[in-house]
Amino acid sequence: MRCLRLALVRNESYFPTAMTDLFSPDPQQNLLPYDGEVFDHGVIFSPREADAWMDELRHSVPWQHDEVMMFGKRIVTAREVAWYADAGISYRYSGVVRHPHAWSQPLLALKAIVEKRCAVVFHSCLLNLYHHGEQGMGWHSDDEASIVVQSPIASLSFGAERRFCFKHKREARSCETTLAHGSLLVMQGATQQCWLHRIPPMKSVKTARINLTFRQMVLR
Ligand SMILES: O=C(O)CCC(=O)C(=O)O
Ligand SMILES: [Mn+2]
Repeated sequence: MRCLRLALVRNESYFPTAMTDLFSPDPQQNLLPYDGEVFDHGVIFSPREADAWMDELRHSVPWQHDEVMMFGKRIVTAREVAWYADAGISYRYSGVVRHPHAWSQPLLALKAIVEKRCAVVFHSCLLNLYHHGEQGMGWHSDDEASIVVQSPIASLSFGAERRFCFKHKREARSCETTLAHGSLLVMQGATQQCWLHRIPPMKSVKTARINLTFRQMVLR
């Protein structure tokens, strides 16, 4: 069933045109007031394509619980993660060196779609699986030394719609958007240096969500 659904996706265009109804977001419009750029490309997959990707990723990715440092203690996260990258790339955060999976065919296909939209080449992708709305991700910025400073980070979402919140690191400014099934959002410029972001818990959400963030890594 899964293969059939992905085959349907493969027979369709990998580069669907953005939805053009009156309510689709303008990918040229910056969601942040200053100190960075966040561009919402809106939903870039048809509902059928997005459903097939959700199903494919849920079943084919080797999901594992993550370990992070919180208040000086090592904790295992409820959400699950997977990390893919070009050969030779490793990544250190929360005091742990992560070794990536080699790109799979589905991940390479999604990478190509996102690269075409953003006109950049990405070297790695971090995937997060939130099983339901009580799982989220706390305030953080993706400003590790291994990520190219100010480079675009492309965030693709499938499954349950969730809030995505920003708060400025020094000023009392915040803003938020929602990340829908099959949507693409791009953060770039000073965003990671100046703003924190998070996925807040939403108890009312009972279904799963998968997020992929494609990143440009410093190549040593
Ligand atoms: O799930 C999301 O949309 C955000 C994920 C995120 O911020 C991250 O992986 O660094
Ligand atoms: Mn992040």
